[in-house]
Amino acid sequence: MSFFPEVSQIKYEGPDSTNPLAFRHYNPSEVVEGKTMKDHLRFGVAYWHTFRGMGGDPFGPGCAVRPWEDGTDSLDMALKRVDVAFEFMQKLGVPFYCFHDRDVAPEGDTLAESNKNLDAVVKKLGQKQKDTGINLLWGTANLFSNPRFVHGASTSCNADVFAYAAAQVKKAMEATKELGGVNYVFWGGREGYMNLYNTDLRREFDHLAKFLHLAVEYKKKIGFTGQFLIEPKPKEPTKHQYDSDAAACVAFLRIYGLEKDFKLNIETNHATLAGHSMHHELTYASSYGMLGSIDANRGDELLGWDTDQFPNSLYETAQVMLVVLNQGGLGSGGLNFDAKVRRESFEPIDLFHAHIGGMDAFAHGLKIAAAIRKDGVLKDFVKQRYASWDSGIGADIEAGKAKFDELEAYMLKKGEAEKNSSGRQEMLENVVNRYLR
Ligand code: XUL
Ligand code: CO
Repeated sequence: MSFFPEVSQIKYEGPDSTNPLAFRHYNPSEVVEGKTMKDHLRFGVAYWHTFRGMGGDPFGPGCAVRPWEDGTDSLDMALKRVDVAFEFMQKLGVPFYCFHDRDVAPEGDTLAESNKNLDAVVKKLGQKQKDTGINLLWGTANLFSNPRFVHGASTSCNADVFAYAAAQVKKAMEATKELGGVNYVFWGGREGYMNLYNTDLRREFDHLAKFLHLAVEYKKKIGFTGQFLIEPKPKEPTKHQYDSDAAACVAFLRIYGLEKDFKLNIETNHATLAGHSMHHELTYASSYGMLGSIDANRGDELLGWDTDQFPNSLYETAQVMLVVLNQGGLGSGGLNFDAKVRRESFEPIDLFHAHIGGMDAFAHGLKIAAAIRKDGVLKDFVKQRYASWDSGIGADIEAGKAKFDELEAYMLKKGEAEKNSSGRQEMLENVVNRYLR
């Protein structure tokens, strides 16, 4: 039985193709900088948006047409949905998927029942992974939807809620390990505050760190070898999320001695909500060896919330891939489409159009980034721009050989600093535009 009878395997047809159900740039076996596109991009489908999203918004319920849904959150429906998901992912040709525990299996009346439901679905997911060769990029736990998490999970004022969250992460980590997941994500959910009058901020940060230390301990105990990732986001659902941006996360991890056990999963729309570009967040994380994976999507310049749209800007995908290529790849990470179709795009086929567009935007961005790197103009320019640090007084400062006394003596003798040269921003922007085709 087919859930997407109108769609056959999506194929690469080249840049001139006008077939909306074909790739124009994503050619999985095409080699770029010595590696296939499939291995560079490591695309993943987000179970929550693509198989659970029904398009509801604060003004109306979901209106997505999903003929396979029976309107329940039953275990039977969850098992059937696995068939839907794997048919979709296979036809799309993605190597990975990602999920929260509660996306794939229904929450039961008790924790024990929820765990049993998860076991049943994980068994089927494992079988499907074996049949198709599609793997788990990362698993995670939903610690934000159930009303018990109203004040947060590990940062809740209620210690029992911390314990519940720990039990849930323990189980989700076991499920991820069982499915051969190569990463495990911690997105803060409701770890943040709405108002400081009722909040002990320091205590909540301490609890968050305690929780992550316990997770690291358990990871070692069960021999789970996937990479732990923290996903920064500045606001939504809370007014202030503790993992607000890449710099805040790196500082938090270092303060609490967690920096060796975690990397970051950077999401485009979270970067822009934080008032940064995706290019900035990636560059910051990568500079400190902390860029582990990417949630690929985009926001809307005129809207101030997490719209989670599919990526389509070649400027942005080229910048992302420049950072990724510059750091030699994402390792165990990948590009997970944490993105949803618009409420108005309610037919099943829209899920294909959305993912095809996102995959092509990144494949195209990869080719552009590789061409820019081959040209070398950006790298050479930056090298030249900092040349004063490669010898003389600059090299002495970097080597710790020049103190304030020496620097004063140096400048008194020299009289004036060397002339500055132009940053040439417009010229460099023109260079980048040359490759955007
Ligand atoms: C929420 C978000 C999450 C995480 C996983 O904005 O991005 O879906 O990616 O919990
Ligand atoms: Co995300």
